[in-house]
Formats: sequence, C-alpha cells, structure tokens
Amino acid sequence: MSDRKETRQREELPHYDAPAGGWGSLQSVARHLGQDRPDKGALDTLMRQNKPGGHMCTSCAWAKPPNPHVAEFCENGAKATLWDLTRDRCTPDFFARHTVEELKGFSDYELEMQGRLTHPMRYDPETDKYVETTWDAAFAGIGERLKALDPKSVVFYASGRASLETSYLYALFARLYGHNNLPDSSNMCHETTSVGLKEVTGSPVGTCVLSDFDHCDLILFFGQNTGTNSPRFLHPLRAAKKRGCRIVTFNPVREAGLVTFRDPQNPVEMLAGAETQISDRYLQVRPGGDIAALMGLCKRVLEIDGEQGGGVLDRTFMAQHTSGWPEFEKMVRDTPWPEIERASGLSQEDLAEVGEMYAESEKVIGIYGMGLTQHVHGSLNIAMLVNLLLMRGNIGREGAGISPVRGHSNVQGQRTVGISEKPDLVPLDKLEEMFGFTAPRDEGTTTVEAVKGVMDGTVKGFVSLGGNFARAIPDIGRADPAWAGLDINVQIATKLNRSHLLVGKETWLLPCLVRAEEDMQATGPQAVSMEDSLSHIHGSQGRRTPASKMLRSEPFIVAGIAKATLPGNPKVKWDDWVADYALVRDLIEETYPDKFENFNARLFEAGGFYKGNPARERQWQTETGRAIFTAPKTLSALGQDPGADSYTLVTLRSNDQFNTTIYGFDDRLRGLKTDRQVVLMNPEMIERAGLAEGQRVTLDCAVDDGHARTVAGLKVIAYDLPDGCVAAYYPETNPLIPLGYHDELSKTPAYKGVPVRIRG
Ligand SMILES: Nc1nc2c(c(=O)[nH]1)N[C@H]1C(S)=C(S)[C@@H](COP(=O)(O)OP(=O)(O)OC[C@H]3O[C@@H](n4cnc5c(=O)[nH]c(N)nc54)[C@H](O)[C@@H]3O)O[C@H]1N2
Ligand SMILES: Nc1nc2c(c(=O)[nH]1)N[C@H]1C(S)=C(S)[C@@H](COP(=O)(O)OP(=O)(O)OC[C@H]3O[C@@H](n4cnc5c(=O)[nH]c(N)nc54)[C@H](O)[C@@H]3O)O[C@H]1N2
Ligand SMILES: [Mo]
Repeated sequence: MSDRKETRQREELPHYDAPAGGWGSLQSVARHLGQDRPDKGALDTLMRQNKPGGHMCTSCAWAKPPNPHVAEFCENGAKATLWDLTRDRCTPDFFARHTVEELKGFSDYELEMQGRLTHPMRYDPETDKYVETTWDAAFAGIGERLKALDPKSVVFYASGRASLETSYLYALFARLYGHNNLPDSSNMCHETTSVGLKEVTGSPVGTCVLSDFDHCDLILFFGQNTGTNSPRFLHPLRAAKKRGCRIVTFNPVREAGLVTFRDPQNPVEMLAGAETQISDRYLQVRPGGDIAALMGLCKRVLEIDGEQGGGVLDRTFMAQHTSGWPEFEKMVRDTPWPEIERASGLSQEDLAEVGEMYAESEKVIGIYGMGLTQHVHGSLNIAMLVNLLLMRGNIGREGAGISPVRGHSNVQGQRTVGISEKPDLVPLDKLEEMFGFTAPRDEGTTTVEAVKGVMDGTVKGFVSLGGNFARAIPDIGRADPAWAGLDINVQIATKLNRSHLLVGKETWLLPCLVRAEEDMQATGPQAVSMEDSLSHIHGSQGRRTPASKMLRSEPFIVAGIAKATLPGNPKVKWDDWVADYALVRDLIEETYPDKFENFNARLFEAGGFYKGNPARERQWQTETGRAIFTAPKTLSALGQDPGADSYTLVTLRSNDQFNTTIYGFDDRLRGLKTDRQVVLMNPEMIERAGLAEGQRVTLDCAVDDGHARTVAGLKVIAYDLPDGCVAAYYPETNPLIPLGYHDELSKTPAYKGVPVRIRG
C-alpha cells in the first residue's frame, strides 16, 4: 500500500486581479471542506469558532470581536480548523510500514497529509522506526533522561499555539528544572517587537484596541499581508474605509487583500460584485527601505511644521512625554531627499504626499508585520515608525497608536505568562515565593542560539511544544546531521512533520488534542485561554470528540513530563492542576495580578478582557521614563546592500499555507498556482539578467561567511516587484538564509532581506 500522497500540480494561472474575500474565498473554504476530509459536524465546529463559549481559531492572532459575525471565521481560519479535523490518521501501522530514513523521502506536504497522530511513539534505533508506546512509559523514559542531563543543556521550544495554561506550566517546569532556555516561535517573528518596541515605548506589545479602528482617520500599513495572514482584520479595515479613514500601504509586493476587498459575510457586496478599495496609496517600497521611507515622511512633516510656523508637531506632548527629539530632528533635517529616495526606492513626491496626509490626520495608527521585523535592522524599522507617531502624539490616545499584527494564535500570550529566554521579563522572585525554589537567573537561548547549540553539541536535550523547529529556522539543513547527537528529542505534536524525523539518541513523538476537541479531565471538560494581537484574553472550549482515544491534552503532557523529571514539592501540584485548569488560571492571576484580575470569572467575557498596557496610558517604562525618539544609524534595514550582481530576496507565505504546513499549491490572492519552487522578479530584471520566464534557475546566498548556500530548480515568474528585489516561498528557500543574519537587537532572523545571486 502506498502512503505517498501525490503532490498536486496545476497549470499556472494569470495574475490575480480580483478582490480578496469574495467568492474566491468561499470557494476555497468549500474546496477544503471536500479535500481535507473533515469528519461530519466540521461545519458546526466552524460556526463556534472565535465566539464566546466556543473555541478560538488556531490560525492567526487577530482580535475576536464582542459582536461576532454569524460566521466569525475566514478562509484561512477554516482551512486551519479543517486541517485539524481531517479523518485521516497517522497510526502506529503507518510507522510500522516506514523507516524514518524512508519518511525523509516524503515531501513536507506528504508528511502532514498522513493525518492526525494517534498514539505516543518512541523511536527505535534498531529498526529505524517509530514504535507504539504508552504514556506512562513515555513520561518515565523522558523523566529519567532529563534527570540525568544538566538542565542548562536542555532547550524547551514552544510554537505560539499552546494556551496560556499550558504555557504557564511549561515555563514553570523549565525554571523548576533549572533553565531559562525557553525560545519560542516569537524569536523568529515578533521578537523584534518584544525587544525593539519595548526599548522605545516601554511596552513589548501594541497599544491599540479594536475600538481604535472606529476612530482613526489614517492607517499606515507596513509589511503585513492581511488578506492571507489575518483576513478577519479586513472587516474593521473595510468599516474604517467606509467611514472615510484613509489607508496607505508600504509593501514591495502588491498584496491583493490590501488593494481591494469583497466581504464574504456581506450578501449585498457579494451579489452586486461590489468591493471596497482598501489602500488609498500603495507604495512599493524596496525591501529594507522602510527606515528611509519613514525618514521621508518625518522630513515632510517637519517641513510643513516650519512652513506653517508650528502647530503640526505636538510640542506639548513631545516636551512632556518624549526624549531624544533634538538628535533625531537634526538627523531628519540633515538627511537629503536623494538619499531617502535611493534607500527607499520611492519618490520624494510620493513620500511628501503621504507626509502631508499624516500632517492633516488627527488620529493615526501604524500597523506592521514581518516586513518590518524580519530584517537585520528590524528594531530600527520599528523605532522609526514610533518616531513618526510621536511627532504628533499618536500613541496613547483613542483612535491612534502602534499595532503589530502578531502571528500564531497565542504567541503574544506565551510571552505574557513566562515563556521567555530573558529572565528579566519574568517575575522570578514571585515564582520563587509561590513555589519555594531558587529560580535560574542566567539568560536562556533564543532560537538562533538553540540551533547553534544543537550544531556545536552544547544542547543535549530538546523538547518541542508544537511547531516544526527544524523547518522554520534559517539555514535549513545545515544543522540536520547534528540532531543525531542529541541525547533526547521530545516532540509534542498534532501531525507528522520533518522535525520529527531528526531523531536523537532517544526520541519521543507525543500526540496531543487540537483546540476544537473536547479536553476531558478528572473534574470534567476543561477550557483554556489565549491572548490576541490586541492584548485581549479569551477562553476557548473544544467540543469535538478527539481524533483518537490515546490523545492527551498539552497541559497533561507537560505536567506528566514535569512530574517524572522533578523531585516532589508540596507546593507544586501537577495532578491537581491537570484535573482542573481553573487552578492554573488562579496561579496565573497570582503571578500577574495586574493583568489577570478575576481571571476565571472573566474567562468568557464577550470580546475578551483587556490585560492593559502602560504605554496606552502614556506611562513609559523605558530607560528615560519617556517615549524615545531614535536617530537611526542607517537608512537601510538590510545587513548588506545587494551589489551590482545580486538581489534582495524576500521570503513569502502563500495563501495556501500556515507557516511550514502546506495546505495546497494555490496562492490565490497573488494569482499563482505553482509547485512553490519559484522565484518572482519583475520583467525588466528578468530581461536584464538574460533570463527567460519559465526558466529554472539556481539562487546562491551572497553573504560571504565561508558557507555555500544554494537552492536550485526555481522557476522564474514575472511579477510586479521593485527593482533589485526577488521573492520566493518560505520554507523552501530557508537554506539560503544564514543563521547569523538576524536583527541586531532581538536576533529575529532577517528572512525578508537576504542578498542572493542568480545562476541561469
Ligand atoms: N494563513 C496564514 N495565516 C498566518 C500565517 C500563515 O502562514 N498562513 N502565519 C502566522 C504567523 S506565525 C505570522 S508571524 C503572521 C505573518 O504575517 P505577516 O506579518 O503578513 O508576514 P509575511 O506573510 O511573512 O509577509 C509580510 C509582508 O511583508 C512584505 N514585505 C517583505 N519585505 C518587506 C519590507 O522590507 N518592507 C515592507 N514594508 N514590507 C515588506 C511582504 O511582501 C508581505 O506582504 O501570519 C500568521 N497568520
Ligand atoms: N524564510 C522564512 N522563515 C520563517 C518565516 C518567514 O517569514 N520566512 N517566519 C517565521 C515565523 S513568523 C514563525 S512563527 C516560524 C514558525 O515556526 P513554528 O511555529 O515552529 O512552525 P509551524 O509551521 O507553525 O508548526 C507546525 C507544526 O505544529 C504542530 N501543531 C499544530 N497545531 C498544534 C497544536 O495545537 N499543538 C501542538 N503541540 N502542535 C501543533 C503540527 O505538528 C505542525 O506540523 O517560522 C519562521 N520561519
Ligand atoms: Mo510568526
């Protein structure tokens, strides 16, 4: 019997010029209803998604409104849920049929298409196969191995899906065991925000709440692909547009969702074929060009203030609430327009026009995503956006603020409750007092350092709470052989992926429930909670029958490993906590009283409850006690300017993937149906490089650090991109990204700005 799932190849389509949302997105949901073989009742489950009393979507972290739509899910949220609710099962029989070596020959898509993992599995080096085990044997085996290791040599990774309850227990386990090695997917994502935004505003998260979008009159959008990655956000954007709010987008790629939107929840728009124009101006900034573009906006605002004899800058706010203005002002004045034009790839005229729109607007929100964070100078990108907002007091009042759009559905919350490699960010004194132990105080590993540790042998144990670490990191493949040297690798997962095939001396694959499934414990069915992008906390309760009787919840698995690893402690009650997650919420409230007051009582508040943010109240917990103007040391966020013979590579997500999970091969909103082995570049560049559309080429990384990095077989596709920029899919092109190429401050990999050469 063949377990290979044929990769669907399709002919290519012309580029997409229809609006985001609309019939296309409904058809896409319907197609996935058929294709992912969800079991019956899947649609009922979707109707409960993102509503009070229901479960929170496992896809993005966008806010869940207090008055949800009838169907408060989007095309991609539906795909994520249906992917979880497939009828396919990856059983012990499947593993009996294939050695791990054989499974390495499966594509990523084929691995996940096997369906839900059903039983706890142990890797058997004798047969090179995963074999069925029991939960008791797994916990005992893992505990024994972890006890024998130096805790400092063990890393606990977390992908941003796990609930607040699981995350709190996981972080507590790490500290009781003896390390702060708690990197999470945020280290590859918005760590630039956690570090960079915190440095200048004192807050590691955005300052906006949902109602701010009812009041703003200008939204500036930097490098966030709403139509694909947080589609429900298109609804408040459309409403803002209808009110007369203006939207300006800075993005090298013309993303359909930010151009026009047709609301699938709105029958009139759907039937009439009407659509809402989203962006008033769409500026195709050069990758890494945002510092310069923002400098241009600041320069024009300063000029207008001069022309009008003052009144444009909010001098009262600046005097009372900011520091660093004189140095920044001087730099703005001294930076010549031609330099700004060169580094941003945009014209003075366009930037001046947006500067004027900004100066005219009373309430401005700055939105951003990976286009700002994943650069060598990502932190400066964010500091520049803050500079612009501070010039007119656009932080800390209604309808204004800075709003990073977070990735995984609880990635922000994981940081809130202690998953952090930075001990300074965690109330360790409080934890010591609550649980009677001495917490480790030394800095833990980021994801980049964790990979280095695996490669140089200093990391001996790895526990992965979800995710697909080995495929999400830069320099994919380079570290692969080193995983075999690990004493233990523990993977807690829902579906099979490539990270599970990088077995160590001892490897365990532990299957868990998904969020839509019922989590039954000794005191009854349990609810969990998560924090959205706008800092609101929501309860989530699954009702579906689990995919297999052998599945366990993430809190159960984390507590099971912890109990088997740690010495007894009367204050640490793993069994009680697993029996009743409300007790874990009590612990969270006790540890973080200012954010989680009355946590259990407020669990299912409509729209979630707000954990608060001092920067929103204009209390700046920074080094100067004020919001900080930053004079950037460079106008380009790139680590290395592409020379005459190279290009800047931007790695993209398609509309048919969730991170390393590939749902299909249709990048609908970009009008591309491909095998994903493509490189996009503009027609003139194709010609200048002496290439032809459809030709297969090889990309080489142009960072010279002694390692050759190459991806071959990429088909050239003509696409509307700025000069000097090429785009390709993540994770297929991650082997081109050097591990050491990351944001200077936060170590977030520079996935959006890697210099590459092209060979025909
Ligand atoms: N369906 C779906 N939803 C998802 C995900 C998914 O994979 N699929 N992933 C989730 C996760 S973990 C995350 S972090 C988020 C990611 O969501 P986003 O923040 O939207 O991240 P990306 O898709 O990587 O792309 C960001 C955008 O930045 C643009 N860009 C690239 N370089 C630059 C630049 O230098 N400047 C500017 N201004 N723009 C630039 C790209 O063209 C792209 O439109 O989405 C989350 N939601
Ligand atoms: N080139 C490039 N690389 C990137 C990025 C980029 O833009 N460009 N983006 C980066 C970003 S923003 C991120 S966040 C990372 C993503 O990195 P990760 O979060 O590590 O990766 P995912 O692909 O989201 O993880 C998918 C796996 O999670 C498991 N899973 C799914 N649901 C659950 C669950 O409920 N519980 C458990 N325990 N497991 C579950 C499944 O087994 C699935 O195979 O990738 C980063 N890598
Ligand atoms: Mo992310």
